[in-house]
Amino acid sequence: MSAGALVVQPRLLTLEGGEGAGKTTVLRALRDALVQEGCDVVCTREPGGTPLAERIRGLLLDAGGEPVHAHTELLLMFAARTQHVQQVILPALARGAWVISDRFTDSSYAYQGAARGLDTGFIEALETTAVGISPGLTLLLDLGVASARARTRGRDLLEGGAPDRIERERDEFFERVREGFLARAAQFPGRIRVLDASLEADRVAEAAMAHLAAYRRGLA
Ligand code: T5A
Repeated sequence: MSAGALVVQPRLLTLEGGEGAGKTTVLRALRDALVQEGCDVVCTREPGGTPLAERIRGLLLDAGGEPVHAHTELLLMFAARTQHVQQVILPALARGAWVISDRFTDSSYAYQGAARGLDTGFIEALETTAVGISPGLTLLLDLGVASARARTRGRDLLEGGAPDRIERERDEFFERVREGFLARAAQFPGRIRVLDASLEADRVAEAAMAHLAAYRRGLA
């Protein structure tokens, strides 16, 4: 299967959405559903997923106060992603595992493309050259910016965390991120399914599992 110059990987599932949309929570539900059916499942995240890519994540989320140019941010995201794909995702897929990634390339289109204003053609060139694969199914957890802020603040209060470099961006930035994700969903309606992430966590997880079940029936 291919999507343009990208090879579609049917066992690669990705979760996307703005900050605090509930991706981590849904990822656990999908993993449990697949494990219960005896599947080999690898859960991973971006930026990160390998020791080197996790170090790049650290640089991206805490640049030590130095301003980060949008192109630097984009290229670091793709450096981490390339390493992640080569070291973790492709080997897992090759042995027949399912891979669930908390974020993947759609995040670069939404954050660096739609929100930072970088050229989509440049992102496509990086995707084609350095990544080469596309997920079979992407669940987009869509949530309003104010609700997302309330959730991340609540989590930070509970866990004693603080907003990272990107989370400190203004609401307008996250409005553009949200629009960017919805534009991707409109462009790829067969791959990207939009979930209402404002519902209770259990309901969102149920919807995600229903999408996964329908997707797997389609593969059979
Ligand atoms: N980035 C990433 C880019 O700019 N470009 C890229 O190419 C890539 C790959 C790190 C940052 O990098 C940027 C985007 C990010 O700014 P990240 O670690 O995924 O990416 O960062 P976040 O999206 O900020 O991760 P979060 O952990 O904050 O969000 P989640 O995983 O979506 O949310 P989750 O599940 O942790 O939930 C947040 C809180 O809400 C509660 C949870 O209990 C938790 O407290 N919650 C709900 N509450 C009520 N109802 C529900 N349905 C709930 N679901 C969860």
